[in-house]
Amino acid sequence: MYPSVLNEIINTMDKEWWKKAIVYQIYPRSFCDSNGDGIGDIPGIISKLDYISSLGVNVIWLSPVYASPNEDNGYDISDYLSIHPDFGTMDDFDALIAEADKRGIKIIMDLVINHTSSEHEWFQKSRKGIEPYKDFYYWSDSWPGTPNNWTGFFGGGTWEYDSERKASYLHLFAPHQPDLNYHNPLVWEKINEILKFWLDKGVKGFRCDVINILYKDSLENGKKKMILTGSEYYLTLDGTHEILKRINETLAEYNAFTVGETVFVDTNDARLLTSPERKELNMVFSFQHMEVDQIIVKWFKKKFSWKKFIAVLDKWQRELEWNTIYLENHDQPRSVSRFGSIEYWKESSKLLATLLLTLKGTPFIFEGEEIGMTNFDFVSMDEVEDVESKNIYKILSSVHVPKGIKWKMIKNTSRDNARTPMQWNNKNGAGFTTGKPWLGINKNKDRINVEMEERDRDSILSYYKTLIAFRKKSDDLLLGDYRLIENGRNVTEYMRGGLSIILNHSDKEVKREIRGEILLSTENERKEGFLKPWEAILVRN
Ligand code: TEU
Ligand code: CA
Repeated sequence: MYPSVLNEIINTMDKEWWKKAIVYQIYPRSFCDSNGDGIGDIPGIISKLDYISSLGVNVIWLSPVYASPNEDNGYDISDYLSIHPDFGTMDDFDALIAEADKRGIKIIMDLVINHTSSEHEWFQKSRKGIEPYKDFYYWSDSWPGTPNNWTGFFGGGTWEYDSERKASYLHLFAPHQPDLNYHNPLVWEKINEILKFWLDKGVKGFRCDVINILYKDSLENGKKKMILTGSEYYLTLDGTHEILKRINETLAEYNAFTVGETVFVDTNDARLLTSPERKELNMVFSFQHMEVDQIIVKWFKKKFSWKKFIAVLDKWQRELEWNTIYLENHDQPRSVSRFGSIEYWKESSKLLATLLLTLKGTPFIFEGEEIGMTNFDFVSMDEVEDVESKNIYKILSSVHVPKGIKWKMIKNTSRDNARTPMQWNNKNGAGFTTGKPWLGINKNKDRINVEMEERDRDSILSYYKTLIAFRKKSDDLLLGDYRLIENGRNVTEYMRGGLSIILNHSDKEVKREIRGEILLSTENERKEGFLKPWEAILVRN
């Protein structure tokens, strides 16, 4: 090969370094508390960097750590340029970047720019009509015909009356989360300054919250729908594509990457959003595989079917050249409780790890997933903190849904399932805190925790480490083509390059002759000619 061609390939690989990344998501409130106030913080994260590094991951995505009144745990930002005192100081943040860098770990931040907190200075000035902030939000006195019939992501209406301005403002999420008005060019200028501020600090990219709903085309009444009436006026519109291009221009100077959380996108939307030629986002988080067992705004749980699950994953694998792979985040119930088997907790967690780390794309691991943390074991609404769950419960109560059913719905779908504190050991406080944790700790910390799993070579944690190390060295898993071979009721098989990945996602032992060399199995002792319940294997053909 000519050196110039080789150089070009190396340059592209370097620019696309995020394709080689394995990302670990931290929900800072629930990760590690360094000062006993019951809330996880940045010094806590720093104290666990060696642990994170021992997993073999090389990027951390931090859920929001900015100043916030915490109506939605930081997804309501009141100052984009400061760190919430609960989490520490800007010096702590700088130390985190430096300490992570020493370990070859890059930090990406959560960028929440569809809305701010109502306590943000921009909103406070906007409601008083002070320029240049007057039209930073969607106010009914600037838009004839509003308020409209739109319904929001957390249930209920999307307009809140403000007595100061004597007008209503649009909020697609909680009333304390007013939507920014991207028809006003100044809004983008301010956001651009924020991006640069963090990039200059050494942040290597952003996970962009609900990024495909930024731009609202019109504020007309929408066609009535079961959920999100009005969404035809804001889902993935040209105005949003324009803003994404500008974000991309800013980031290009820093060799940073973006992953957009995009709601209600199909593979066509995602291809546009991530096309290298269009220069918008690098990857997206889509929801279709998360909707196999529940609808996106979580009201009902549907029956889960592996066949449907694999069919959706397969479609995304085939139709996108590169994208994210994830099974969990801070909004979703725990994957083992959802797609796995409680009876085969360890085995099924390992099988899910295999799926996550052998598909094509950049894998995202959510804190605790690597030790098989499960859904919460709360027994009443008093223990729930999540604003979405509380809203849903209120709405269900107003239409007289019986208590047992209401509670079941919350239990199955609440975002707090993912947000209970990280289980570091089996002591009181689970090694997460010496104080009173902000959210209850799962009692299964006695048997599901980092300390025990670190000592056990057969643990879920040990399996994650092995598989991550394997993936990093495997051209097949990094670059290999993807092809589905079998989507059966009990067994799935797909190829990545020259490797076969075979998953028995059932409680049954399945007869299966394997041709080729078995490179890795979730089982210590295999049974010749069979796949054990929830066994997953990697085979070289
Ligand atoms: O989530 C957006 C989003 O789509 C969720 O609200 C989703 O509808 C819900 O969680 C399903 O249960 C992002 C953040 O990830 C979430 O934590 C925030 O609450 C939300 O945006 C508002 O910023
Ligand atoms: Ca703390």
